[in-house]
Amino acid sequence: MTNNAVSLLSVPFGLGGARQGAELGPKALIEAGIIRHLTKLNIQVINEGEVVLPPIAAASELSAIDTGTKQFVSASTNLKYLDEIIMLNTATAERVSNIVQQGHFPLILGGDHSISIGTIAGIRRHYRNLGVIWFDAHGDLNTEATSPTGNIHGMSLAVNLGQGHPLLTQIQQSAYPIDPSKVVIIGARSLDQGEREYIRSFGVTCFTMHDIDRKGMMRVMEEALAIVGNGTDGVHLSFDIDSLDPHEAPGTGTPVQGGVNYREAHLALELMHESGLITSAEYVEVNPTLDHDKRTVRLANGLICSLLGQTIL
Ligand code: 4U7
Ligand code: MN
Ligand code: MN
Ligand code: MN
Repeated sequence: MTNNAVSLLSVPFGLGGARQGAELGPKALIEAGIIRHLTKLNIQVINEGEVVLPPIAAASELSAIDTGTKQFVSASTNLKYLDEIIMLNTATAERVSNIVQQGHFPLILGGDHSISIGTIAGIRRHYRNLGVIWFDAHGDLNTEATSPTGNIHGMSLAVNLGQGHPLLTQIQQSAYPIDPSKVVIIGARSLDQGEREYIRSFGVTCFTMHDIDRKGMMRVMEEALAIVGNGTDGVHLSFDIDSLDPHEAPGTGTPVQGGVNYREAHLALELMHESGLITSAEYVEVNPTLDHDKRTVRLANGLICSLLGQTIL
């Protein structure tokens, strides 16, 4: 990490997800003290503020109701909020790219997982061979052809690998491509049929919960870090809080039972810190409206601290 400075960028956006509330994530994480906690670790935190949707995009749903027609490109697809997601991610890519340009570590707070289309688009402008760790209960490898829901947060890894609607993959243009063999999914336990086929045919590595049960998190992380560290010039961590078990992280829109436990998650992030490989990170899918005792928000803050060097002793 260059000069120990972390640029904190909030992306309060929830239209890519299955339900409302993920847009409240960044504010909840900040109110729970993430900046203070990182400062205590001797990290210089620069609060970059929020990426917000241009007003014209926010109006498009309303105008569709007014006139009975969608005025934007998504009129012709089953992708939900395509116009808004294109605009939001185009703006996000620009902001993230500027942060990398300045030599700071980009730490992005989501928002639902669709925001990674923009974050990774921005990061990829600066790394020829980017590795990606995708911590998630899901694969996020659907396209409009395979998605059972039309929710774009379930398609963002596919878009980042160049698959999906051309208006989404186009956001990645003028950036270096990602090699699927340098992408590792960890924690998967809910994959759709199209996603399984994609993983097999494109050579993405997927450590499922079955693998974590068998090998333990320690070995899974050693293998994962060996893959993303081999021949890459940077590694992005995309951390979906639903990778954790719903007992630990109830505050998320698409919970799946049988997930990673509290210590396994911390261990994974502590090992990522020790590796020195991670050059950017985002934490997504925290939904404060479903997080009645603030357990998920506190957990997410702790997991950010572990990635950035907090140790028990
Ligand atoms: B998340 C799902 F069908 N696969 O595509 C879909 F199960 O960012 C869920 O990982 C996607 O939380 C979850 O809608 C997206 C569904
Ligand atoms: Mn996800
Ligand atoms: Mn998920
Ligand atoms: Mn989710």
